[in-house]
Amino acid sequence: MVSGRSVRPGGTDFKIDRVIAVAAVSALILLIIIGLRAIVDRVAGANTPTLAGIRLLAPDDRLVTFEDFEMGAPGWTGGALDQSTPAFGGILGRFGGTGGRERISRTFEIDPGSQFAMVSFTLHAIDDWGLEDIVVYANGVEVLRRSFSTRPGDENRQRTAVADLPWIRAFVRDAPRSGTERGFGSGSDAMADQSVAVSMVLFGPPEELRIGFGSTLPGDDTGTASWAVDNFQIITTAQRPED
Ligand SMILES: [Ca+2]
Ligand SMILES: [Ca+2]
Repeated sequence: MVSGRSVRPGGTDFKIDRVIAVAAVSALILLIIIGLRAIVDRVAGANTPTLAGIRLLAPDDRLVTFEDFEMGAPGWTGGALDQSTPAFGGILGRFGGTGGRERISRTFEIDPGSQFAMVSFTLHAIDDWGLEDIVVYANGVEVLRRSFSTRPGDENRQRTAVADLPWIRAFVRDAPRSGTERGFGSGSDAMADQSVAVSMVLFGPPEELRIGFGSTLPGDDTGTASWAVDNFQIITTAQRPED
């Protein structure tokens, strides 16, 4: 006889004995626990603010704005809109030099109960940059600058500088296709286009938060080099974001 089974004489139906029944129930309980754990982990992950990748809104998050500039760029002081190149799509830009000062900005209303504002966007450095900067401001204070160049030998000389202030943290990483030729001027390595994704967390944001941009490119002209902003998003939250 097969261990664990009793067979009725002359019959084909089996009576599962208690050992197998207990094992089956135990396996079922284990599967339920694993399933519940996976759901709990997923919910916990969605609730944990993070600076990496796409963020799902947690219950205490508030989406203040998301702008992809495909329909326009309303509300931006000094703003411009470019939709001329399919590889870039709609972008807030293009801009030239601003003497390193804030020239493009928009002010957002922030819920007074918000403890953190996560501000994220893409910066495009288009065509021939020679290690000039794009500068980012929060309420007129410089919080971040990043230099760009695709000229041969310049790659390792590019720099990101985050202001040493207690109320900001920021991270910059290359966006997809950065360093390739995507549009506007072309024909040399120097004319390749770069894109970085910027994520900033502002601690204790003011109720009126102005985010601004400028550049140290020489002159207003956008023919040789220019820059633009895209995928601009602000989420406020009561939970401290993780790195
Ligand atoms: Ca866009
Ligand atoms: Ca280009």
